[in-house]
Amino acid sequence: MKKTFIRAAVMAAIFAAAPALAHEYKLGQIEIDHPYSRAMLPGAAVGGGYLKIVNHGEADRLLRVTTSRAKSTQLHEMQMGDDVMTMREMTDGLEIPAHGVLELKPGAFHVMFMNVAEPFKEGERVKATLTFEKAGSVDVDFVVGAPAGAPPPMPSMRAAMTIWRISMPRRMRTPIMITPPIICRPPPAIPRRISPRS
Ligand SMILES: [Cu+2]
Repeated sequence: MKKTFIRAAVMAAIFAAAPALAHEYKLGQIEIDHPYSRAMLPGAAVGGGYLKIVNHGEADRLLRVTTSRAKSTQLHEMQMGDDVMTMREMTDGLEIPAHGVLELKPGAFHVMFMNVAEPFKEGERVKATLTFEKAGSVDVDFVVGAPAGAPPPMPSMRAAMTIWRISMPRRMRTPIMITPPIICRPPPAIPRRISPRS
């Protein structure tokens, strides 16, 4: 009896606290759970966006995410190799299966906010618009949480993506193109040139 009461009290406390921690949106048959981002390091220009999409209806696609806080925004897929991570842009958007779930999370599909002038700060809300192929558009807030544990290799990622963009003709930038690997270890030392002594 007492145990039941304690359990009920704990559950009540959890549910009472829930609205502050999670937030959700509804758009027709689409449910969007807790869009969030992470605080960016000062000077960082790239940030990730994560959310869960639950589809209670027929199949749809998340086509794009737009925000005034980033010069451009892409949908990415991340894959981890041995000590190399690669990201590719999903130019056709991301499918949400009928009565299925699409989760954008660290290390997998994610929103990539690029060329962010003002780095996201912990505790703020970044306004954005999600556009779906069938359901249409909805305004959401990405709640900015604590920064990721380890500082992500942003400068090398930016460099890799810049090189990739410059080197690829526009017509070749198809979804099957994979961005060059982002090397997470320091580059090999450049051999010093020894000039022959005269
Ligand atoms: Cu990315």
